[in-house]
Amino acid sequence: MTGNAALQRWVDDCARLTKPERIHWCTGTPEEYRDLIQTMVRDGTLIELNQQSHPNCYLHRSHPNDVARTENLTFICTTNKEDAGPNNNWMDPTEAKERLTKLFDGSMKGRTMYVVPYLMGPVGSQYSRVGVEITDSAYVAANMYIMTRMGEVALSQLGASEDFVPGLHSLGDLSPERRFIMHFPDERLIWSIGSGYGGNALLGKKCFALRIASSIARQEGWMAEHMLIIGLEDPSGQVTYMAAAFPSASGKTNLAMMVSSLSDQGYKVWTVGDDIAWMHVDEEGQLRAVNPEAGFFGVAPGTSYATNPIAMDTIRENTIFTNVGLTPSNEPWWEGIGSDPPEGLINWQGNVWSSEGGRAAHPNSRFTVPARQCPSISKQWEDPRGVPIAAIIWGSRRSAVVPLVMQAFDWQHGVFLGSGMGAETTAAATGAVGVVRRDPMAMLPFCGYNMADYFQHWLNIGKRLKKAPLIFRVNWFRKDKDGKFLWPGYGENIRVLKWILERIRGSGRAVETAIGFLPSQDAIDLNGLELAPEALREMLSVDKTGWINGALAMEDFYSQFGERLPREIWEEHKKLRERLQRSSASSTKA
Ligand code: OXD
Ligand code: MN
Repeated sequence: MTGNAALQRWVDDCARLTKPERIHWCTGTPEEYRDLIQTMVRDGTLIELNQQSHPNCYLHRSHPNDVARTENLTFICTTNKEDAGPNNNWMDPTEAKERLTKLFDGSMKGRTMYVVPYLMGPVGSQYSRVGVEITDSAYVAANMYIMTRMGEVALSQLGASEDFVPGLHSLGDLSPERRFIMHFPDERLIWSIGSGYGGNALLGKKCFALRIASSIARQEGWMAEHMLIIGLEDPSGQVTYMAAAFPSASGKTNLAMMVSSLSDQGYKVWTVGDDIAWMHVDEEGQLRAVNPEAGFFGVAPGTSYATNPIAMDTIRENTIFTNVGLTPSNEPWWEGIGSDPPEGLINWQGNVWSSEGGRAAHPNSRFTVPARQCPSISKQWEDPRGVPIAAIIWGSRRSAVVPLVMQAFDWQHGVFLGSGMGAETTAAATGAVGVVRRDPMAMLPFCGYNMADYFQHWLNIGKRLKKAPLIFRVNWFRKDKDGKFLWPGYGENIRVLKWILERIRGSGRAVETAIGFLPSQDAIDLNGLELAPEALREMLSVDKTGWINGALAMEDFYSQFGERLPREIWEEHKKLRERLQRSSASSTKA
């Protein structure tokens, strides 16, 4: 029960439709979280892990068909199809409501309906927003407790206001035939049924903080982005903040928690967020970012003391693991954890694992953990004003063509670079892995409206900035002809961040090329790193044929948006082609 009439009305309506056995209003206390966990341990939804080595840690095994985001079942239901754009699946809102009303009808019979009020953003921040999720999954409610500021804190921010984003979620029967993740941006409403997977079911994350928030942000003049936020501390102790967009499962959590290999020189990375940034232009024309989340929902495989020691220390307690393997001593295990699979290992589906039997952990297995217990969490991570952003970084997996790092000529060129970004697909969404697709600003699955308008929004924001952040493109994933990574990545990425910092300060050495400013061969600090000079040369050269082909792929992508695509994007595309032609002509002559 709540004193907020609009909220009470909506909860009553949902209960009438879904017919739960009981209703539980989440208050967000640690006792309530413990009760949720105990209920799930009793009914088998969770397995208690070794409480000596992993206090308060649990394992959840999901339905095997429900392990990743399902982009083909995710819809933006605007009145006009064009407002959703070619980047989204679209369904008429009336039809979507009719279809889902049938599925929600009685879907919570015999179940508890949890009402989860939550706050996205720091307490007391003018940038924070309230959402309320109704769900019949205790696993979802417990994950929301970790990932958001849940319960009373949200209700007290809401007061009597009607300004909250309602999200109705039910596991339904978990059948992909009856699975839909529906967004109604015009009403700021979410309906999701048939999946318990994070990105489909924790409605504060992708559904609200990205798809619905991106649409609100466009109307209100701010930005909701698929970006990590870090603070880079230099030897004098000064911290410079950067926001970086990478597609799902492409190393955002690793970058956000990086242990710098230049720590002896005094360079250190502080974590503000690992997945989502809400960014506003302040009264002084400065871009400021808050992390709307309170936890990390990170990919487990590949996480180890060698690749991400901070994450490993973060997930030692109070963590829910989903779809990882289980050792005979009840500890979590996954491929790339840094130890051999032990005898008697159980795989993510609960069967004894054998080396012929595939992976022990699902490639998209996850950990959910409170951000506050991360050893590298920034002192500013809950600053209600957000942190000032000095650089924006685009990154994705590209085994060829894209250099280790490059800088855009200016804001408009940087927006163009982000808009045409190609990325190899990963296991975070169902479908083929490793296929290059255009994933503008790493927002293709998350932009809640027509991306042509999104690019225009980025261009408009640039006009309001007094000192626009510099924009960069990075690629840690270049491979040589034998398929080996050319760059060591992880903690060595600090060397690239150091060059970015130098560029912000006007000191980093660079050469102007057809595609942007590239570091000159001696500009990246390689002290203490063994790297073949040819490898660096390859990663810092312009692959003209690759870029010409890339420009062609961009043309196909942009053409889908017709007249709606901002002319500035075509202008930058033309300029890129001309620069590439000029440089091919001069290199042919030479
Ligand atoms: C995520 C994703 O879970 O991008 O963050 O899929
Ligand atoms: Mn993400």
